[in-house]
Amino acid sequence: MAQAIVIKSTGKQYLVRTDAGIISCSLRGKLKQIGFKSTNPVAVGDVVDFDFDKNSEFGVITKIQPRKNKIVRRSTNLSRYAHILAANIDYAVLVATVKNPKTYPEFIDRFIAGAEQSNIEPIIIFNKIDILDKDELTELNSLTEMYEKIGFKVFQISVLQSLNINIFDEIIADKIIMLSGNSGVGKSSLVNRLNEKLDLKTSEISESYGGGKHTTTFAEMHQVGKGWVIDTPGIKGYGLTDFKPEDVATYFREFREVSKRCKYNNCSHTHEPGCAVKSAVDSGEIHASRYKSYISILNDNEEDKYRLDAYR
Ligand SMILES: Nc1nc2c(ncn2[C@@H]2O[C@H](COP(=O)(O)OP(=O)(O)OP(=O)(O)O)[C@@H](O)[C@H]2O)c(=O)[nH]1
Ligand SMILES: [Mg+2]
Ligand SMILES: [Zn+2]
Repeated sequence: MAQAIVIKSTGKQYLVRTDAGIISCSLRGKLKQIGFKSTNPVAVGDVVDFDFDKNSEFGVITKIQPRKNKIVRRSTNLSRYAHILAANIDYAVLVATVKNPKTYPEFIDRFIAGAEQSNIEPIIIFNKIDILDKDELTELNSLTEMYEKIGFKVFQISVLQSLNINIFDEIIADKIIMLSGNSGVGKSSLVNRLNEKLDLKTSEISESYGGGKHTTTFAEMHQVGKGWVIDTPGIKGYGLTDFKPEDVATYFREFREVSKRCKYNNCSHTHEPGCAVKSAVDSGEIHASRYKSYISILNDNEEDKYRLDAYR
């Protein structure tokens, strides 16, 4: 028996990194059915025990070690199943773009809420700043300012022009970070830039609808300097899993202090009189787009009320 870290999972085959190199493994049958309803019982970043078969050069994963954390999303809006994007990560990095494709603020907020729920520090990276005109730069700067004011780390980069790429030196050192975001924002291009030995597949944005082509199909962990970066397939949206409505406000960092001033301490910040969060939205202290994202996540929960137990 030995221990390894999962660096890629296709659902059938798992690549694990060991002291002796990278080994392809299968999964012991009974591990496929573990409590939590997930489309992938073993995720990139998992620490696993495995048995190595010298004759076949393959291994069998026999145990998944307890996870420090995991980033999970509902696999589709109506699904009972969750998909684990990555496990045991130090930062959840959202790669976003103002244009080609456009990342919507609600998407950013849902990503942040998921990271907060998992107690993983989110970082927001705006890529492709090289293609923005004056108005788009204004939009970029106001988004940056809004998220920085809340207390998040936000960076503006261009992979194409190697602008600000050195910010990653510090972020990645001795860490495992996960990159996520819409298809076509430049996640794989960024990983290629960070480690010039890699040649991950990338492709142009589709001209007809301005979106990405879902080029990366499986999450995979790559070495970058002294750390590790998990490149993931582009996604359209985040559905949160396993949350109680009363917890959602705590996933919005700037609501936490303000909500202490609400008249009712179980205030949902929706219809109650004397709600300090709503007053803060009216006064501009809390950004209206953040409040809108909060309401949107609450509504997901209403639609799926009967499903909540499926995740416990
Ligand atoms: N102009 C510009 N284009 C970029 C930049 N970074 C990446 N691109 C281009 O954006 C396109 C999509 O890049 P990918 O790296 O494939 O995007 P991805 O996020 O990995 O996409 P998926 O794997 O589908 O999720 C490619 O044509 C890249 O060359 C940038 O900083 N500026
Ligand atoms: Mg990619
Ligand atoms: Zn309130």
